[in-house]
Amino acid sequence: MNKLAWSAVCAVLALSSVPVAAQNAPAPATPAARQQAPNPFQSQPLGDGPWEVQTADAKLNVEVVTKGLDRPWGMAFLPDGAMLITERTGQLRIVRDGVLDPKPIEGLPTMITAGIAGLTDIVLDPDFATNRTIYLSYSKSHPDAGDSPTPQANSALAVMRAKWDGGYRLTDVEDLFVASPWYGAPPIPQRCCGQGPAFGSYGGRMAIDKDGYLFVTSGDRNYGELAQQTDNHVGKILRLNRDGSVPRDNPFVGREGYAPEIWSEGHRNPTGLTIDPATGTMWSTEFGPRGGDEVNRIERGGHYGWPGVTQGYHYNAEPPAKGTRNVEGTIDPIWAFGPPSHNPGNIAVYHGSAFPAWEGDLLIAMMNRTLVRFELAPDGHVVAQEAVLADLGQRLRDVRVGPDGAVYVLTDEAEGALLKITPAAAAPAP
Ligand SMILES: [Ca+2]
Repeated sequence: MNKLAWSAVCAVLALSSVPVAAQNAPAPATPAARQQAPNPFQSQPLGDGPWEVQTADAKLNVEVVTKGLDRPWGMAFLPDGAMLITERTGQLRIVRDGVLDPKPIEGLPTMITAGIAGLTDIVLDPDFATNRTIYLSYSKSHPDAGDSPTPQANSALAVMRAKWDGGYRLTDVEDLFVASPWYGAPPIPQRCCGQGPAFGSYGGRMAIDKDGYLFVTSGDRNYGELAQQTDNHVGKILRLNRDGSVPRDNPFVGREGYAPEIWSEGHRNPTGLTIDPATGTMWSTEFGPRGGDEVNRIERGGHYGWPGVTQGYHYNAEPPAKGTRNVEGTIDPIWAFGPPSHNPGNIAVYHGSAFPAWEGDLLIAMMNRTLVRFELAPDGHVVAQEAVLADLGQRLRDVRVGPDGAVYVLTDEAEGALLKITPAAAAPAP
């Protein structure tokens, strides 16, 4: 990594490392570790738990399902109750009956795993039970970079499809989609506003809607000028058929100067994506620059502003060129965090019997080491929020609602873990 790029990473992470005050009082973690200022690269060790955490509307039991994950990023629930978990560093892992299989699944393609690049999300085909098909997003290195690509190689967001029979090897591995253009190899063009290194901001979250379309978020690669252009895939949310082809009813199909995969545009680094199974509403979280981390309700063909419109300031302290909100032709987030940056990971909509008070609420895993819950008014306005789990001191990357109504969270740590949140047992009667 060159010195400039490294300092940009450090600056971003330093700005993002300040935890918000816990609005509730979870059980304390190791006292000695809590006294140190948080290191943006290394959180305090996670205790063994379980922990009881009192929140505004529910008392939580937080337990460690497994440790031993290396920067886990995405998870999928299998029909038989097992789970598949991606590790950003390039492994696909199996958790069965709450036990992490020590042996990863082989057969993944070459990828870049520097910075925040690597193996990102996983989704199952809607017919997985019969066709065993999975989709994985990753940071693909250009074929010219060979089998051991450096972080400075040209790279792109990609989505691969594979079959997994339950064993230790993927078969029928193929790229369904590779974002255009390749980017990253020096010389890096002059860019405005103090943008970050080229091996960052890939996006990579995926979701499949009830009609079977595959959505994938694509980050701006820290090159906002590319996100402004409509003839590429950078800084967009994309909609694909599950064979990688373009749905004919995508909003910009046939429009001159537009990549036909685009569903929405003007995104920076959308690392959260979910579709409310009850309403079909699509939600996305997005890293802003200094402040301006967003929660967006994604509309077909919508423009979400980046880089001209943001409620954050650029890394060199320049204001956004077109304004902070209410700019014609762009859609404002329903919520913008910071400064300081909160760095949102994935987002989920809670539906389930475990936490009836959370029905319909948004849950967001945050790299500022909290789990945020939003209550929404019927019109989508945020009417209440709380940040919990702060005292665990872990960067939170992914949050999902399991088939059992429990909430599952991945910690984005080199000593990463899968956490499970269920209602705390009621106190025994006196
Ligand atoms: Ca925006």
